[in-house]
Amino acid sequence: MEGNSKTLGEFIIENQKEFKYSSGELSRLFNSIKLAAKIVSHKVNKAGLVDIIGGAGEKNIQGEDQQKLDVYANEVFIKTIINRQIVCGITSEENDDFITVQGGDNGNNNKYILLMDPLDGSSNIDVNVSVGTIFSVYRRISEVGTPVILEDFLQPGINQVAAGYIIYGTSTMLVYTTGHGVNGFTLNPAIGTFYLSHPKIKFPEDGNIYSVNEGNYVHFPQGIKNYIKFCQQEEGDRPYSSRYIGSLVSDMHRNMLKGGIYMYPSTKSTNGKLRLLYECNPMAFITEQAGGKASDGVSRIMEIEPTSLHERVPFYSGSINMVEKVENFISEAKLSK
Ligand code: P6P
Repeated sequence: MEGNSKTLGEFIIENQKEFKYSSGELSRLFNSIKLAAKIVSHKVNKAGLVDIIGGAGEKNIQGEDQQKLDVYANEVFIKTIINRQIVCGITSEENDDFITVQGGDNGNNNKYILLMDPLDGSSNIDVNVSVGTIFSVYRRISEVGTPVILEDFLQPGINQVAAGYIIYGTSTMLVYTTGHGVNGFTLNPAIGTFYLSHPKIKFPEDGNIYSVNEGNYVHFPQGIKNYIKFCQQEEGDRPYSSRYIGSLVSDMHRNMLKGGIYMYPSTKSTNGKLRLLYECNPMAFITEQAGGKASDGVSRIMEIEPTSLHERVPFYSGSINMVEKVENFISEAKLSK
C-alpha cells in the first residue's frame, strides 16, 4: 500500500545523518536529480509517440550517434542541477569537457561535483527497450571559492560520496547509495512520487546469469573465452543463462536482484567500452554496497586512479563468487601462456 511506504523525500530527510559534512546541499542535489528523473521518465515513456527518437545527426565524443533523447536528457539534468546552485562542476558522457558552474562566487562555493551518463543504453530507445541514467557524486578537492579543475573529476571511485541510477523500464526506479547500503524507489507517475520499494538491496553471492555481448567473443582475452565456455557446460547448476539487454543499468539491476555477472571485457585494440568515471565507478559503488564485487579483471574498479575524463576500463561486476571466478580464469589463462 503506497500510503505505508516511505517516499524518497521522507527517506532522504530521515537519513540526513548519512550525508555527513553536508549542510543540506547533498539532500538538495538528490531532490534535483529526482526532479530531472521525473522529467526524463515522462519524455522517455512518450518517445514512441513523438518525433524525438532516432539519431540527432551529431556524434558525441565516443563517436556514437547522439540520439535525440540523449541530448534531451543531458540538457534536463544539467539545467536542473545548475539552476539550483548545488554543485561547482559537472562531467557528462555527452560533453567533451567538464562544465564549470558559473553562478559567480555562488557556484564556486559549492563543494560537490557530479558525473553522469544522462541516458545509458540509448541505442535501445527506438526499439522500446529500457534505458537508464547513471550518476556519481564527489566532494571537490580544489579550494572552495575557486573554479573547479580537472583534478576534481579525476578522483578514484573510493572517494564517491554518493552514486545511483535511474532505470526507465516497465516502471521508473531510482536506486542509490551514500555508502550506507543500497535502496530502490519506484515512481508512481500518476502522482509523481518515488516510493521506497526495494529497501536494503543485497547482491546474491552467487548467480547463474551472465551478461556479455558474445558477438565480440573472438576479441575477448583467453580467460574470458574460457569462462564463457565454463558457463555453457552441462555440469552442476550450469549451463547458466545468458541475458544481455545492451543497457548496463538494466543488466546490472536485474543481476543485482537475481544474482549474476555483467562483463564488458577489453579487446586487443581497446580497454573495453565502458567509461570509468560515470559508468563503472558509480555502478561499482552500488555493487559493493549491495555486497557484490566490481573489478577490471585484476584490480578493484574503485581503486583505479583516473587519468582522463572519458577513459575506458574492462568491467566485471556482480555476484562476488562469479566475479572472483572470472578473475581466476583470467589469471590462470595468463599463467598458462
Ligand atoms: P555493445 C550502452 O552504450 C553501453 O554503454 C551499456 O549500457 C551497454 O551494456 C553497452 O554499452 C552495450 O555495448 O558493444 O554490447 O553494444
